[in-house]
Amino acid sequence: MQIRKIFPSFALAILLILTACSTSAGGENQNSASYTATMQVLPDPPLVGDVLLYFTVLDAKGDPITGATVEVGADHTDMSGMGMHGPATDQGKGVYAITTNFSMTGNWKISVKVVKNSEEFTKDFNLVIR
Ligand SMILES: [Cu+2]
Repeated sequence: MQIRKIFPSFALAILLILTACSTSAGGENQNSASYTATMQVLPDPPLVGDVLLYFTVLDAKGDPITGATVEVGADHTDMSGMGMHGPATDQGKGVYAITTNFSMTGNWKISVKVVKNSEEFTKDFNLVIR
């Protein structure tokens, strides 16, 4: 399995699956934390079907943010009202992962919300599913 080669910890981690067709949470980005988040996907480029999304969250000094609550939303921006939402699980070293089943090709907006203590950080990513 490609996933195990790249990220052995994922074989042991509990990966929750985004639940389909819930309404997406609205709201603009309100960042009280000076975090950065990057997103990577497996497979890359992402295809219709199961896609592993993983996020690396760092603080302003570049140190990993561990133990945070990370919520992920996925909205099919080509359609109205098609979205998914669920929690990403902590993989350690500032990495949070979730498996998402993309049922349709096109443009998706991935929204990640990181909450730790009283700090909150949100970021959106564009993802094209082929
Ligand atoms: Cu759709």
